Amino acid sequence: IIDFGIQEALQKLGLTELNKGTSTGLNWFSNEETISSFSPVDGELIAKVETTSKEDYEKVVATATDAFKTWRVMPAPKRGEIVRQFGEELRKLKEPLGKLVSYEMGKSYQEGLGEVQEMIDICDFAVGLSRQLHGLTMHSERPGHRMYEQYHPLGIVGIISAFNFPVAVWSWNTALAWICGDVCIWKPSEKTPLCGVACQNIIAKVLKDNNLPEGISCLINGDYTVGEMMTTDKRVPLISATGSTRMGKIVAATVGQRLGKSLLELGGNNAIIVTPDADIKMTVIGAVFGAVGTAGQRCTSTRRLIIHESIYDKVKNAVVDAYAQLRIGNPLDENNHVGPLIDKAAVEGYQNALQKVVEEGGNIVVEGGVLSGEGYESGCYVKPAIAEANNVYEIVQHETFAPVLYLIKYSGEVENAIEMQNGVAQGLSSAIMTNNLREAERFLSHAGSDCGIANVNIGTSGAEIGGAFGGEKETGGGRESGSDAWKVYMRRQTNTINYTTELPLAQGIKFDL
Ligand code: UN1
Repeated sequence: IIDFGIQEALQKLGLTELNKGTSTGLNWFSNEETISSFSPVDGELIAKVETTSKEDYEKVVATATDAFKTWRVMPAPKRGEIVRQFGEELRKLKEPLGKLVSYEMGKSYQEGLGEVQEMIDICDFAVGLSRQLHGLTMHSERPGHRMYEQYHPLGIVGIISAFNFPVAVWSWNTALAWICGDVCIWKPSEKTPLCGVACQNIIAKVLKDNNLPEGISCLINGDYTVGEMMTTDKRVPLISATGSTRMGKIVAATVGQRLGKSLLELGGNNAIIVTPDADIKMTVIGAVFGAVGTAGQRCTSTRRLIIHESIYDKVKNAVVDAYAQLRIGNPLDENNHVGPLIDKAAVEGYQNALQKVVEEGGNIVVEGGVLSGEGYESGCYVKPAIAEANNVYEIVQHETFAPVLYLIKYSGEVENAIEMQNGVAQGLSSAIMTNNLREAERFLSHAGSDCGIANVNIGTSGAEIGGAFGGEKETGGGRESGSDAWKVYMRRQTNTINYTTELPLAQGIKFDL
């Protein structure tokens, strides 16, 4: 058996106490309960990680609260310097961390490396931003008065992340939150707890080297009950949660109940519109990578291809031909394109979707199926499938986190395709393939795509960190990562200063004593 350097990677990441219960980074954890991390690549138990008890959680919050007092008064560019050092460590550990992501989560090694690259990129972005936490200045209506606004840190930011981007989504949140002066408590997915421990080890070292409290970055582990400790806790003013729409609705209601803030990144149901003026070669690459990359487990994965009837057969045949080239297998082997799904429950969801689309009248054009035999022992490897369907089918309206692509035909003007693309509950990512300027602009206009991301001649996945990332409707409305997404991690304060000896009231109100 080829090891693909996993043991060495684990060692480099400080994950050496295998199968014994791994430290969560804060060394006083004493919980007997553990979660087991099984690799979907080969079905092996990689390690067990201690879960966080209520008592441990209280210690974490106390540690974070204390650390916040030190961190918030450190000048933002100095906090940026810490994030810069964190980015440097990530550069050094890009390969082992990329490998761990691939082995624990199942995405291809290339995509694992890409994820760590996103972490490095957001660190660089955050370092620059640490000198640009700008507020506006306004002209006061009163003489001898000055008015301006400041952004101050919020406090503890709770981060709940999903298995599919087990390290990058945390870093999008944490790198920005840190330069903003916040401290973070992270609950990674219980399906990828080792990625969490590895990241915590990296930042803990940077903090220690700088004599800073480790409570600036905290890790808690466990299932949704551990997440609930944060969502119900008014000492955590902001919860940033990535995951299913079902989870997001619960988080929003719980956090809303105590009037906390939530930043939600939930499901997508992303489509590419293929118009008669599309470049077919580009369309095929964009659609196939979008649909099968990360085995269809990105929130930005391409789920629907909405194709004009005049080129429908041509596009369909080209995509079907491309699917025939796909190699499915161990994601650490760079000859393979598609790795496993995260677990057997995901495999079941995939099988259900294929059954349902047929029941609703769909037509399978690329057969799916679960692979077995040598190399597929984990039972999590499935064949990417394609079905012809109608946009209104219940299963098409639903986000299935697996490589199932629906082909949908449209006729007439591009508006008909846009209506279909918008005709789902989710609103994350969208794309149009066209060389027709009018169609592209119509798609991007106020009457066009209703998604948070709208691309022209690019697929739906693979967003860069420099833009704000997130979507509308049931995707939750949150924005993370680039642009001015940092503002959600801060509280805004409007300051008015009077430098005269008079006290004139605003709106010209007279109040003489
Ligand atoms: C996610 O799937 O949760 O746009 C995030 C992309 C990635 C991020 C996906 N940069 O595909």
